[in-house]
Formats: sequence, C-alpha cells, structure tokens
Amino acid sequence: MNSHQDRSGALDLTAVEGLAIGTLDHIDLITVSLPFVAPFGTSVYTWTCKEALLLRLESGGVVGWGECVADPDPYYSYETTSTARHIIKEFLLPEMKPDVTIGALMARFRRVRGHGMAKATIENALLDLAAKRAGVPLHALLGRPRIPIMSGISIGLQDSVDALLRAVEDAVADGYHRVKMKIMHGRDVEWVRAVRERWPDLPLMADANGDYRMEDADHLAELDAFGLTMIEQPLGYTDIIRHAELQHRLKTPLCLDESIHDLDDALAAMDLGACRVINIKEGRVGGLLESLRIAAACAARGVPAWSGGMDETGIGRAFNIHLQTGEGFTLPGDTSATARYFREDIVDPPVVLAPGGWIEVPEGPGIGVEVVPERLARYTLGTERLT
Ligand code: OSB
Ligand code: MG
Repeated sequence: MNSHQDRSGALDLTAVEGLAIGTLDHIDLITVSLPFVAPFGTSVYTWTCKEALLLRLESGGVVGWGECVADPDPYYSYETTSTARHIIKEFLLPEMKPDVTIGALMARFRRVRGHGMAKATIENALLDLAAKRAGVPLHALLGRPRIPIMSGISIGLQDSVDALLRAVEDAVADGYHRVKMKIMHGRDVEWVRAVRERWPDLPLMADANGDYRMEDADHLAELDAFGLTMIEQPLGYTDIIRHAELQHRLKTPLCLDESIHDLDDALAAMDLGACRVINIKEGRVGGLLESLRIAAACAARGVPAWSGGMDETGIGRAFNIHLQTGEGFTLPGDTSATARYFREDIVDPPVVLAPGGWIEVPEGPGIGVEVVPERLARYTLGTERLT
C-alpha cells in the first residue's frame, strides 16, 4: 500500500496507474471559445463565454482529449489558460516518455508546485486515450460501474430577486436534484429567504466564492434559518482555519471549494472541522485519480463529497460525469444539461436530464462523447501543434 492508499481507504488505483503512456504521434493544444446562453456571475466576476484550452493526443489513430478547466482570467483560480499552456509545454510534457506509467508521471508532476489544472489536462487526456485503446468506457478503466449520476444546477448571481425566482422555477421544472445559488454581500439572506419561502422542501445551497470574512459570522448565521444543505466557500481561499471557527458558529454545514487543492488539503480541512462537505473539482485537485482519492477519504470519514463544475465544454463535462461513478460522490454535483450553458457544444451527444433528473454516463469508449470537427473548427481561436 502506498502512502496515498493509507489515507484514502480501500481505493486501489494500481491497475490504471500502471498503464504506460505509449507513443504519441501528435500533441495539439487547441483554444476554443463558446458563447454562454446567459452570462454566469459569481461574487468575483461574470463570464459571458467559456474559453478553454483543449489537449488532443493522437496515438496510432486513437485520439484522447483533455480540457483544462482554467479560465483565461484568474478570477476563480490563479491558474489561467496562459499559465496552463506555459506549465504544460515547459514542465509537464517533457516528463512524458512512452515507457513512463501514468502513476509515475503523476508522481513526477508533484515536483511542479501547484498548477493542478495544467496537470489534470494531461492526466485526463491520457486516461481517455488509455480507455479508448482498451476499448472500454473511462469509468470502467477507473474500476467503477456504470450508474446514473445525480444532477445539480449552479445558478449565477441574478440582477433581482424576481430573476432569481424565475431561474429557480426553471431548474425545479427541469427536475434538478438540487439547486445552488450564488450569494455575495447584499445579495444573500433576503435572496435565500425568497427562494426558501417559495420552495420549502427544495434541496438548496449557497455558494459565496469567498466573499465573506470572519466579521460576517453573525450575518451568515442568519442563513441557518433556511435549512440549506450547505454554504460553499464563505471565507477566503487560503483560510481553512477560520472556516473551522466559522463552522463551529453555524448550524449549516460548510463546504470547501477553492481551498482544496489536493488530498492533503482535504484531510487537513476534515481534521480541523473546517467543513462537513467537500466540493471536488477534478481540475483544481490535479486530476481524476487525486479526485478519487479525496472522495474515498471523504467516504472513509463519512464526509459527503460532490463533483463541482467549471462550466466546461462537453469534454470536461464528460470527465466530471465518469468521475461521479467513484465511491464517495454521495451528493448531487454541479453537473447540468449542456443546453443550460451552450446553444451548440463541440461534442455529441449533449448532456440531458433523463426522467427523475438523472444523467446517464455516455457509453462509448473513453469519455464516450465525440468531438464534432465542424463545430470544433467553428469555435477554435487557435491551434498549436507541439509534436
Ligand atoms: O464556485 O463552483 C464555483 C463556475 C465557475 C467558477 C466557479 C464556480 C462555478 C460554478 C458553476 O458554480 C458550475 C458549473 O455549472 O459548471
Ligand atoms: Mg464554488
């Protein structure tokens, strides 16, 4: 048992970690920009499109895809599409040799401090490629069964309470398993109250993206009246200690998002009582394998975990769906229908909600969705061939 397994229960990733990278005939970085159907706002910034860096690996006619979840700006994370390109080209790709296993590569990547989104891009593409070479779906490569995935929706900041109520009404009509609403100073207690009064039983949570400080504790405690399933990242990104202090003052469970960059952060947060729920974004924590370790560690401690989203294109969305077949993803994530984000996506099939609000894991080999060349071309800003 290696040191990771010690801390993440019975999870065994040795089979997938033992797969060799193999020969890569072509490596391309492709930048795409897809307009959102509606702007998406957090307490920090409002995005009107998804600009993403895609990694395409070609090997003996088989193509593996990865999507870097970083934005072109640093308003969610310090990582951006530009830092990811820099780290991938200068520090990560040089470690990729045909005989190196995926596990050894990821261990080697640990020398590079941070930059989980850049690392995850490569890991994701290698796992998609490995699954396609083996002719199996990604979840099977990860040793997980095909199960229906819970749906959840993240409603961005709205301009008025009425607009928020309309957005929640649509989400409820669509059948989402839970609704997340963004909050910030000035758009919090009364906005949550309005939603809760209209839908007394709706599984509802609020995400502050770090907008509050400890001085706001009494104000945040007013949210305890509304039976929220959790409050996500109320305090600053680096402030695990004060989240523990805040958690002691609130009845509502806290969930950490931006504060968690790897298994060590997750273990520290749980040990300190800084949260009772963890949002696992596979890009933020450096890939699917680290995500599975965190989820297994959460399961071993009885802490619910869920898969966050970064408004990904259909490529990143497919990775999030396969990930949620993992042990420990016990709550609905930010996994919504494609049509919520884009009029047209670059992959087929789109994510849709099945009856009961469930999401089916795509069935083909690898991530199970196909990049449609004409659509990829339509939204491509630039391509850089590295090999
Ligand atoms: O805080 O979870 C977040 C989107 C971009 C940046 C941060 C966050 C989000 C979301 C949307 O909440 C999740 C999604 O629908 O993909
Ligand atoms: Mg969040």
